[in-house]
Amino acid sequence: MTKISPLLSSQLLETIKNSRKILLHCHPFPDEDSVGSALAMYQALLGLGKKAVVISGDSGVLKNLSFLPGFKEIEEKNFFEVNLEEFDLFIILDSASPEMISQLNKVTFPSNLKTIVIDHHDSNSGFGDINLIDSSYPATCQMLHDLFKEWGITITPEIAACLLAGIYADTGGFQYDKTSLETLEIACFLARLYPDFRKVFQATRKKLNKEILKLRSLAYNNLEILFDGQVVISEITLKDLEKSGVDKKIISLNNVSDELQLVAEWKIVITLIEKEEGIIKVSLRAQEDVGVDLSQLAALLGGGGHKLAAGAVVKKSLEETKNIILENLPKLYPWLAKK
Ligand SMILES: [Mn+2]
Repeated sequence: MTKISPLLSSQLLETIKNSRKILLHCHPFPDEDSVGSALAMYQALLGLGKKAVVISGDSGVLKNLSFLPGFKEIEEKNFFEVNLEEFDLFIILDSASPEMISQLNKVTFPSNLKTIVIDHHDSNSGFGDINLIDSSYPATCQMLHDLFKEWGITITPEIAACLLAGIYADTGGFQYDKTSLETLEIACFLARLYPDFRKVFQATRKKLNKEILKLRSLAYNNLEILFDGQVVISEITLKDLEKSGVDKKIISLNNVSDELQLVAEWKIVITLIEKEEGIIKVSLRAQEDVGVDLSQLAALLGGGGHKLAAGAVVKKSLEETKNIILENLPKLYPWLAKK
């Protein structure tokens, strides 16, 4: 027994069995849960005798995952470079909204293309023809494990490696709030199938390089501590970025907020990066014991995410974006103003 409804699970399997060719994608700034779930589903689909294609999406793929089975099959294309007429089903994984398919243009689906959404983000409104959304899961990869079990298909060592990468990364190495005993049991089951599991864990941690260090040093240099030391905002202006010569591609791998979150006094951590003039990447993190839902703040900014980790890409100036955040923080989280 899994948490997935057997009825919905068989409806999904039927839809897949009746399809001719299936599209899968990685979301912009893909993480291990995005790439891992896409590759696990890809291999499961091939196992079912289906034709499937995985595209890299807007930002290209994470090189640290290049050892994952199926990685070399990922086609370096964004959503708008795909001939959608070739496909009759699009399985959209780990994506809370159509903006997580592409941010290059407005995403719409032609009538010939059926869509299935499988996701664990709180803010997902269910924009597919069939939706499997459950925010109690810490990772889409853990949902896929349960789904594959419901389908009664064999989880191969290759599928196990991909699922393990997503589960390990999205739980922050089994420490974030939705990590359960079930998560550990599933991870153990997958690790038995893929004995080189430590390599998966190490790979998800090996994201640092000198460009990321340069980016972090910019963020550390521009910290502002607000609301009696409970909120910290770090900003990186386009000017700073250009002056330091940081390779802008690295911004997608930015985890400055994750680092700053390790300071115990800081309850909410916000990082603003001016990627381009008028395009701000916002990343939000909260300490677990604070009891906030950052996906509300992210939604106000046109983004999404989870209670403790959320983000958005805002088409406004750095100052305007920051002002919206500062105005709404005490409205959404009144305890900030009280202290
Ligand atoms: Mn995820």
